[in-house]
Formats: sequence, structure tokens, C-alpha cells
Amino acid sequence: MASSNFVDYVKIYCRSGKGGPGSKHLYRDKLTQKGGPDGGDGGRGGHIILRGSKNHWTLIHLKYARNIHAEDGEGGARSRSFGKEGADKIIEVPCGTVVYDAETGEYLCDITEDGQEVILFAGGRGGQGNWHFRTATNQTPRFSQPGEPSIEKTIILQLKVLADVGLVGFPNAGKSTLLSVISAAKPEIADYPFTTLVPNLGIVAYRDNKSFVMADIPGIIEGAAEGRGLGLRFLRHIERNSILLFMIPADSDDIIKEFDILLNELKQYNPELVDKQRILAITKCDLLDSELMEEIKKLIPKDIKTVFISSLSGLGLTELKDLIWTEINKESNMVVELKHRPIKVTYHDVEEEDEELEDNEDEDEDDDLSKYKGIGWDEL
Ligand SMILES: Nc1nc2c(ncn2[C@@H]2O[C@H](COP(=O)(O)OP(=O)(O)OP(=O)(O)O)[C@@H](O)[C@H]2O)c(=O)[nH]1
Ligand SMILES: [Mg+2]
Repeated sequence: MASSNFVDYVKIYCRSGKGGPGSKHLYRDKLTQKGGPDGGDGGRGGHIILRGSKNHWTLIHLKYARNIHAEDGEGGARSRSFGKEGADKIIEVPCGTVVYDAETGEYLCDITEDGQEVILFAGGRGGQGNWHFRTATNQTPRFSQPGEPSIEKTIILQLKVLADVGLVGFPNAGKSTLLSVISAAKPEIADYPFTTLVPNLGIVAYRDNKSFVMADIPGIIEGAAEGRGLGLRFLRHIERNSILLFMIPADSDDIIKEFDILLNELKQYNPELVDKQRILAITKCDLLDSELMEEIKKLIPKDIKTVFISSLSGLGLTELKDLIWTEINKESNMVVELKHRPIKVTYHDVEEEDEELEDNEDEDEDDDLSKYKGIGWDEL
């Protein structure tokens, strides 16, 4: 099923590596009885790193990654030898991925560029070996520093796709048809509502080898905020868009009412969406004659930029592309930094997460952090 390939939400339990303990070794050989401390430092634990990658469009590669653990640092050793650093774990994510704490719903970070790396959970520092603690009054320190503990947390990765323009409309408004005509994308098109179940992205070629990205999201209906239809789950995919293209078919009973319903649903999801620049496209205009078109023009408020288009006949498509291009390049319409509100963690999520943590506890019996009360001295 096509929809199962579009994964825009995953929950993963992550744990960085703990630091290796410092060594408490005291030097001895056959000629030296009391050689003094020579314990080396422990190695750093591995980080959990997120890296933006343009090779991924969704989070499908992480769908079954329930646990991600970075390696622990190794302990220090004799002759002031450093312990080996634990290997980092790099999680590649598509550009546009937002990370939340699964327990509190708090926003953690946002990956927007290819190659961008964020250390999500740093590995623990390695402890210092006893060599560091030799003093004039204590020449045989029989203690060393333990490594710092690891950080463990369940995170939610949510994809908010990066597109310049987002299509907003009721089901059957002709959104996917427009995308299929002006880009190379091949979304499913049919004469029934909710043909599109997951967002589609298309790159629209513009004049002089320029292009912009258009996101077609599933249709919205009245009451979507309360969960009707496909709800508002997919609206996060237009949060990053610089402009919104509202699409209302010419054969709609009341164009203004339809427009207001759409706007109201967006507002309920996130009031900031309403601040975005809007363009209105009256679709399926091949069904109208010029007289009807003039009548509709009179009804539409003057403050919203409107284009009459037909994906079948090609009417108004160049005009639409010109308008989109001008609007997305206006400085005032650029999304400088997106404000990510904390997400709601449902009871179901917390319960599921508790189960996950319990599973992990079983696996990691040796990971008893209670013995490390912060960084301290671990005496012999
Ligand atoms: N006459 C005419 N029909 C169109 C035009 N654009 C789309 N249609 C038809 O309208 C119907 C719905 O088109 P879709 O592109 O699937 O609509 P959608 O907005 O993506 O719908 P959902 O995916 O259900 O939200 C299809 O039967 C299309 O053939 C147009 O410009 N003119
Ligand atoms: Mg569609």
C-alpha cells in the first residue's frame, strides 16, 4: 500500500554511551616494587548524532528502529593508556525533521539542511585515571574517576516536509491534478474524495532552470480539527511552506464559504498558519464560460490574489506559476525560523513508552546508573 511508505512519525529509544572509568593501576615490574600510579583515563562514550540527509524523503528507514544505543567508552589502562572512545551512532533523517522529547512533548531540535549534524545526546566523558591524582602527600592514589553516565531518552521524530508552496483544499478540488500537470510527480487522481492519503511533493520547473517545491496534502473538510476526514494530521507538512495555495473548484456551491471553512480549520490547528501569504486558485475553470467567470470574480474579495486555472486545458497555469514564484521570493514571505510548539503526548503514547523502557531495562541489566552518583571519586 502506497500510504505505508510515507512515514512521518517515529518514536525511538536512544541512549548515548557512558564514559569509561579511569584506571587505578599502580606500576610494578620485577625491579620496581612501588612504581606509583600509572592508570590512564577512560574513553568518552559515543554520542547520538542526528544528521540531515537529502537521500531520505521520509522516516521509513527508522520505522523499525526501536532502540538506538551508542557504544560505551572503554576504561583506561596501565601505562597511562587511554580507553577507546565509544563509537557514535549517527541517525540519518530527511531535511525537515523535528525532534521532540517523547515524555514531555518538549521540542528538542530541528534538522533542516543536508549534512547538518546535531549532537542530540552527548556520550559521557571518560573518568580520569589515578595518575592525575598523585600529590606530594598522596603518592599512591588508589582511586580514579568513574566515567560520566549515559543519557537515555525516548524521542519522537516528526517530519515536516520542506516545500515552498502548500496546496490547501477540500477533497476533489483538483490539487493532485495540478501537481501532476505542472511537475513530474505522479500522484493518484480520481473522482472521489480522499484519493490522496499521504502528502506528495513535486518539483515545479520554472523559467530559466529555476524551480520550486510544491506539497499536495490530503483534503481538509469542515470539522477536521475534531478529527473528521483525515483530520489535521498532515497540516504540519505545510507549516514550513512560505505560501499557501488555496484551491476551490469553480463548480463549488459557495466559494467564499468554502474558503472560510478552510481558513478556520487551519486556524484551529495552528494560528500561525493563517499569517502565511495566501493565493486563491479557482480550479476546473474549463467548466465555466466567460460570463460565469466574471460573476465569480465579482464575488471574490479584492484583498486575496486570485487566479482562475484549469489543469485540463492549461488555462492560467503560467500565470499561477509566475505569481507563486514572485510570492515565494518576497522577503516578507520567507519562513525565517519556524516556531515548534510542544506536541501533546497522549496517555497511549506514555503507556506504550513505559513498556518500551521496561523492555530496555531487561536488556541492559549491567547498565546500573545508581552506582554513579554524578562524577565522584570511586575509592578502592
Ligand atoms: N474538468 C476538470 N476536472 C478536473 C480538473 N482538475 C481535476 N479535475 C478532476 O477532479 C477530480 C479530483 O481531482 P484530484 O486531483 O484527485 O483532487 P484532489 O484535490 O487531489 O482530491 P483528494 O486527493 O481527494 O483531496 C478528478 O476526477 C479530476 O479529473 C480540471 O481542471 N478540470
Ligand atoms: Mg489528491
